[in-house]
Amino acid sequence: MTTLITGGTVVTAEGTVAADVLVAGEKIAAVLARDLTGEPGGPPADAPAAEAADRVIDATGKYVLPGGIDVHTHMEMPFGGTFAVDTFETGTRAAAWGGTTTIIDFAVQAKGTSLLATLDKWHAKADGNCAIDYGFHMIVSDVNDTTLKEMDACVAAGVNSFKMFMAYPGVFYATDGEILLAMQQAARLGATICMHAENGIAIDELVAQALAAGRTDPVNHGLTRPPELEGEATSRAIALAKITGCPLYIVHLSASQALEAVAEARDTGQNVFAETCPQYLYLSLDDLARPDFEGAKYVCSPPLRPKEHQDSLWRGLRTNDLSVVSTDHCPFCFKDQKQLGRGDFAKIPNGIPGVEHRMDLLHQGVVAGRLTLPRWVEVTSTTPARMFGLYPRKGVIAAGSDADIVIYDPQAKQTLSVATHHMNVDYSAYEGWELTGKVTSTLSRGRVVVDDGQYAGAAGHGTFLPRGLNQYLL
Ligand code: DUC
Ligand code: ZN
Ligand code: ZN
Repeated sequence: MTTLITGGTVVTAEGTVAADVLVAGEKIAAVLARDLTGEPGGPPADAPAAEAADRVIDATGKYVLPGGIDVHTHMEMPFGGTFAVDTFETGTRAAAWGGTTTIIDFAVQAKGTSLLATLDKWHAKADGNCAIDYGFHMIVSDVNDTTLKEMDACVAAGVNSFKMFMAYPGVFYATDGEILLAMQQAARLGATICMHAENGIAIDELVAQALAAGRTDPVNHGLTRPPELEGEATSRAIALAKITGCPLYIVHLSASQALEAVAEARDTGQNVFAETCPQYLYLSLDDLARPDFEGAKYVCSPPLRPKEHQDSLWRGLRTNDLSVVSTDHCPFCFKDQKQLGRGDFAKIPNGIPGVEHRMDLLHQGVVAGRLTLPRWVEVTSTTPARMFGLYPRKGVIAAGSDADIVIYDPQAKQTLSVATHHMNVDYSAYEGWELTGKVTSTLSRGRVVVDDGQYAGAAGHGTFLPRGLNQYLL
C-alpha cells in the first residue's frame, strides 16, 4: 500500500519545506520537495513511483508534521484508591485524534513487587489495545537490592528511563539515599532518571496543618505545595545526579524556581533536562480556587502555579532549558473520583486530562508568537524522540522513518469541550476554549487512524517500542 500526501508544507524541527510525502507500507519512502512551479522533485531511484500511489491525500494549505510524541501519560494509573479512567484503548484513541502517534506511559511498581513483574503487568494492560505505538518508563517506588539489579533487565527490555518521586511519602516516595543508589545504577547503565521533584516530607506537614485548621478546599492543594519546595527538590535531585554522573530529566516542571535550577545545571554542562506540560503554561492557581469544588478538576501535582510562572516557562521553552512538552495525562472523573476529596483536598486524586489537546494547545503558542513552527514540532515530537531513544524511527519526516504523520489545518477553528473530546473523562480542563488549528488526519505507521475528521484506527494497531538510550548524552 502506497500513499502520496500532496500539496502540504512539511514542518520539521529543522524548518519548513513545500514537499509531497510518499509512504510505502509502514515507512516514509520519500520526501519530494516541490520547486517554485509546484512540481515535486524526482524520488530516489529505489522509491516506489509516486504517480502510481494507491491513495492520494490532498494536504493543500495544511502542515504535514511528524506525529506527536507524548512521553508522560498515565493510562489506568492506580492512584489514591482509584484508577485513571482512560484505558490504553481509549487514551491512545484520544491521542490519535489530537495528532499524537506515540505515548510513553509509566509502569508503576507497587511496594513489595518486582520491576519485571510490573513490566509484565503493564504489557498485559497495553498489548493488543493501543491505537498508536507506545513505550514504557518504569516507576521505581521500592528501592532494594533486587530492584537495583532488575534495572539492568528493564534496560535490556527497552525500558531505560526510571521515574522516582521525592513526593508522596508512604506511597511512591524515595529517600535521598535510595535515589542515590538508583542513580548510581542508572549511571552505570546510561539510563535516565525521571524525577518528580517536590519536597514531599515538608509538603505533608503543611497539608496536615491546613487540614487541622479547617482549610479543606481544593485551592489548599496548591497553597500547601509551594513553588519553593519544587525548586528545592529540583536542586537536590541535580546535586545527586551530579555526584553520581546520572542523566536527569525533571518531569512536569511547573515553577520558575525549578527552572532556574535546571538552567544553572545546564549552563555547567550537566546532563540535566526538563519538560513542562500545557496545564502549567495555560492554567493557574486561580483555576484551583474555582468555587463549588470545581477547583478539584484542576488538582494535579506539582500544582498549578500563580500566573507569574507562565512567562518563565514560555521563555524556558525558547531557550531550551525546557526541551519537551508532555501532558502528564492522568484523568479522573469529576463526578465519582474527584469527589473523594470533598472536605479533604488531600484525598482528591491528582491528575488532569490532556493527551488529546497537547499539539493544539502548543500550536496556540505559534499563533501567539511565542514559539516558531519548527520549535513547536521540536518540543512536541523531535526532542521527545531523541530524549527517549526513538529517533529517527520517530520524530521526523524523512525517508526510512515510520510513517507517523499528522496533517494539520492551521486555519481551522475548534472549541474544546467535554461534549466533543474523545478522552474517557467527564470534564474538560479547557471547557469552551476557542483554538486556532486542528488535526485533519493522523497516520500511524502508514495506517490512517484519523481520516479527515473520522476515526479509522483500531485497538491493537499500536506496537510496543523498545527504546534506545537518551541521544543527548555526550
Ligand atoms: N502527578 C499527578 O498529577 N498525577 C499522577 C502522578 C503525579 O505525579
Ligand atoms: Zn509526577
Ligand atoms: Zn505523571
